[in-house]
Amino acid sequence: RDDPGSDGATIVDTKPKTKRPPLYKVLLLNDDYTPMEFVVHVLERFFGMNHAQAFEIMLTVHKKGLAVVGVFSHEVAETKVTQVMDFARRHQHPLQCTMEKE
Ligand code: NFA
Repeated sequence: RDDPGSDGATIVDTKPKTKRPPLYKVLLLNDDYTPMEFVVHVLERFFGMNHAQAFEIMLTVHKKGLAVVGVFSHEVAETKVTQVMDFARRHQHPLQCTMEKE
């Protein structure tokens, strides 16, 4: 941006840096024991899905082994993972929820 550097030279057209925060995928993992209805309830309760959406995503996890259930900022993704893991543990289900950088 026509900014004179320390040596007096001119820097022409420096790119405007608009840094977007990185996003994180929240993943739900299949297991053999967590009841399907419990997973549907988790998706409705913590990810704001309606029953049909929740049932569809639950079936995807069941058949494919995992699915992305949402994409969030680091802080929100961490909160979702903690909420799901705590809720599953309180109900003694082995359901696993993790996050990864998109
Ligand atoms: N596989 C589990 C069952 O057959 C259901 C399930 C779906 C578990 C999605 C975890 C995630 N009861």
